[in-house]
Amino acid sequence: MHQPLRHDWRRDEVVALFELPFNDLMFRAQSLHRQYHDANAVQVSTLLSIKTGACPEDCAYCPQSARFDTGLKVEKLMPLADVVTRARAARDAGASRFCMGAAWRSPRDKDLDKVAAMVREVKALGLETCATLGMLSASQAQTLKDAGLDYYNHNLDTSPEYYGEIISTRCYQDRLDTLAHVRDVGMKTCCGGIVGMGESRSDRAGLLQALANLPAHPDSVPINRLVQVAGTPLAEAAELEAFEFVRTIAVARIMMPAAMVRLSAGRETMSDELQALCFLAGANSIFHGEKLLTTGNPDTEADRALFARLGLTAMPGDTAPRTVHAGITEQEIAA
Ligand code: SAM
Ligand code: DTB
Ligand code: SF4
Repeated sequence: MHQPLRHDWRRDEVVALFELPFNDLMFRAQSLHRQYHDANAVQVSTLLSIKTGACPEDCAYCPQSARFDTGLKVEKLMPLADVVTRARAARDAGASRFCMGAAWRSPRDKDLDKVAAMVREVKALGLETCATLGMLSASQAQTLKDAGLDYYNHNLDTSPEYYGEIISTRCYQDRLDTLAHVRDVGMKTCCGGIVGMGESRSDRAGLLQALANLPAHPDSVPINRLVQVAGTPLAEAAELEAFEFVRTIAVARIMMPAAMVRLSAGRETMSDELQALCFLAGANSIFHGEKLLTTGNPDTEADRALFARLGLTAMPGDTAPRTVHAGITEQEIAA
């Protein structure tokens, strides 16, 4: 029988999980992981930047902000046919989920209609769909839901206290409001953050605390390790110690046991052994394909070889309604 999902985590409890002996932490995370998920299946997603660069926001990690000179080539919203071609190629290369990202603060309605058309076509290919387009109003969330979008990605990025060090052009509450609009229309939330931005362990705990204490756990939790991009204020940030990254994944898995935990940005500089530890800690999704949005990702052949070496299989996409986690509704888990 599953324990009820908790939404009342205190910071000291989360920090205590981080402080467990590594083997104890891994055992707890892996034990819970097996109650909710197939321990040898990893979901394979592909990202596509459908509108690149020239973003008015000042997120200190981001190569797409217009405020930093990162040498990025700015690109307008991609034509529908090109998106469909890329989605079909991703599916043929083994992806079951396709995530479209746009460097917007928030979409204009006329652009949102174009994205809605993309969602319809990508879904028709049999792919699970996700989009990340910035802040949404309630009616924009409804437009995406009506188009059949499965998940909306909008990250909290870091703890409430550290947030102001990273972004000044929108506040934490703006992010919470967008997430509420997404939940209210019945779409699944994909919400996580970035570690390795110079934050403390308490901030990493604070990010996970904020995520788990949302009115509903995110259905999907991307954990990104900062990709240090030249020209951004965080270009010289010290790389997060590898075991601390694994601990972050494990604590996310323990606090949000039913969620998909996605090993997201930062894999290009991770060894196979580190990635294997992340899977053991409860990560069960990766981004596959030579690029994330604008930065690099491991070679597709390297991923294939890693899956073979670890005996991992690719999991199908999840297009079930939002309250269902591995066949169990939150209500059933709580009962
Ligand atoms: N503009 C929209 C927004 O910010 O909501 C959507 C696109 S934005 C690039 C999506 C997410 O990518 C960000 O929330 C951030 O967590 C992640 N990201 C961006 N740059 C990154 C980097 N250098 N390293 C790791 N993650 C990054
Ligand atoms: C998320 O949390 N990570 C992905 C996805 N959501 C959109 C994006 C990572 C972007 C890394 C930097 C880049 O490639 O531009
Ligand atoms: Fe813009 Fe999103 Fe990058 Fe922030 S993370 S600068 S909002 S593209």
